[in-house]
Amino acid sequence: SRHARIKGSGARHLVPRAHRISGNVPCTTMKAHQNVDLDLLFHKAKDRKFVDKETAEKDNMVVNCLRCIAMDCVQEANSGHPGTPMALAPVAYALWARILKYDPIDPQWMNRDRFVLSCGHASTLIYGLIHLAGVRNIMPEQMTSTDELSITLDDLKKFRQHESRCPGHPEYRWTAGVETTTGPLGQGVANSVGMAIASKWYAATYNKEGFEMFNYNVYVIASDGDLQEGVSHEAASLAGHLRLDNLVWIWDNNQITIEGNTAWAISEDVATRFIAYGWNVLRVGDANDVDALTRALEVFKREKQRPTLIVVDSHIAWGAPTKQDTFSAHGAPLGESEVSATKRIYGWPDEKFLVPETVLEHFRGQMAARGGKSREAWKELMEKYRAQYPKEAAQLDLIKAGKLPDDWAKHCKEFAADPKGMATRQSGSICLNYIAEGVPWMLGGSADLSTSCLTTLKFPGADDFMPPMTGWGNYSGRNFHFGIREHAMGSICNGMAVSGLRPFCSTFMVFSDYMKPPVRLSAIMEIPSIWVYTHDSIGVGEDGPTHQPIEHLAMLRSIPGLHTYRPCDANEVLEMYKHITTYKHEPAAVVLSRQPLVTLDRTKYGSAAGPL
Ligand SMILES: Cc1ncc(C[n+]2csc(CCOP(=O)(O)OP(=O)(O)O)c2C)c(N)n1
Repeated sequence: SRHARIKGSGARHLVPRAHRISGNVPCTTMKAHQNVDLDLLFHKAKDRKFVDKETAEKDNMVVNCLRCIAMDCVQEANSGHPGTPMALAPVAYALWARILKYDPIDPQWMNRDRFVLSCGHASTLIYGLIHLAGVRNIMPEQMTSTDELSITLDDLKKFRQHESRCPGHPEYRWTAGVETTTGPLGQGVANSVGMAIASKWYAATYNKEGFEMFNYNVYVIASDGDLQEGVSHEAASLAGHLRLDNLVWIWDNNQITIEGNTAWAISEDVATRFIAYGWNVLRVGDANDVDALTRALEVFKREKQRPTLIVVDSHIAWGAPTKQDTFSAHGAPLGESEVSATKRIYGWPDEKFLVPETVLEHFRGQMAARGGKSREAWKELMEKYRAQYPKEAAQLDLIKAGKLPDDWAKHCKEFAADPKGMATRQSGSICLNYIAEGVPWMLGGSADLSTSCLTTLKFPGADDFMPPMTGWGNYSGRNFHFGIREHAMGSICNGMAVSGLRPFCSTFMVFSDYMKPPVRLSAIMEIPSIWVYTHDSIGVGEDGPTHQPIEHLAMLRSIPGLHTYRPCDANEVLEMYKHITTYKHEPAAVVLSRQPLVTLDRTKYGSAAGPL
């Protein structure tokens, strides 16, 4: 079985079930286990927060409420994915109620922990969480929170309807509390690597002695599909390499996908694969064990130097009498009678969209209380920080507001007319450096082609982004080495963009194909990622047809919301970069040549800014 296979991997991080303490073990049971060190067990128990029966019942009520919301939403919409939210409700509850540092009153707080539901089809789970937590709506332009709820009970009833706050898959900039758009499997997990990078970058750049302004973690729920997608392999490999210990992926190991059992399509030992990536791997053998999940998440928080994968064994549509563990529970309503029967099994009244006051109190009493306290403390610290580090505090204000420094374009210089000219990748390099020097949070890199695409930032202080212990750079570096992982590079940049940074990344234009999903998503999410594609067109003749981007320009131009630029000379490159730097919600594709292009004499021709 899969269980035996993972245990048999020889991974020392995996704790077999029998060796774990679960629940409140009565003394008599402890004595029965003669092979257990009772003293050790006793001392461990000292640190445990024993949950009283009343609290356990309330925990269970919140979990069941989340499950019933999922069933009701899908039943009401007559479409959707009920099974996974039902199974993962306890996982989400453990995370949101007990661990996540998040104040629902201010979903824009810069040091909040990030939560990503990478399997976006399970969207009713995050909608239920946002509703129960009382996450406030935000004004998208002002980026300030309002008094109204992000998701009301009425919104839940309109799941999957046109203009609903609860669309089929969670959408960034549409529903407050959704940190990134998910649905195309693999994107959310890869975005989360960009978010974890951003957390490290903020900490390394802005934390000062006595001022730990940034230390947020990134929590992700990932499905089998997420971990099968190639982009997650690229992203996990890089996350391990970069030692992003602030990142945890919780893998819903339910062994079910759309066509049936995962055994039909995959047989590798996923846990061992992640150990090879340099991750710490933990296991929780029962998705309903809220205490074990909490402990695993606590272990993650103590981990230094490695990202964490928590393998959670779950049962899709848990509790549904005829649908549990079946792939039919993945993507179709359970049916009225199955929903009623499941509610009876949960001990829940057969009422639609029932959210008892106790559930709200119990959930908010934990998450909002903890998050509110953290945010208040952070606000106070920020005021002291502002007094001592006004320049840095002002930069953080700009980042939060999506604005630029007043003098961001001060390094820009026009190019003199030149009949010999230069390749636009060369002028692009100069202009990118002009701009990035003026915008300290503009950063990026290449999929191993920075020496050809010429996107390295060269001004003083623009170091390499590397774990400090390598001695090759640090986490405040602004040059990224994504390796030959174009797809993940794009998704990681999107994760950095939703974190307030201004990322760019580069490769040959012909390989823009490898990045289509994140480029498209940057347009859907309305985030200002910058995609630099050099070696445009048949100018790369000698490399042959594999390297000639022929249909690629049309592909880029066909993406709604993506602004594609193909400047004709150095001054158009400059004007283009100045223009796209002001974007707040538009991604841009920058198409540049390998071969020299004449720098036009602007006294004879129109202004380079003319077409903009
Ligand atoms: C890139 C991509 N390919 C295909 C799909 C269609 N799809 C949605 S869910 C799913 C697989 C479901 O299996 P799993 O990821 O294990 O989710 P679960 O059944 O546990 O909810 C697929 C193939 C998708 N959303 N994204």
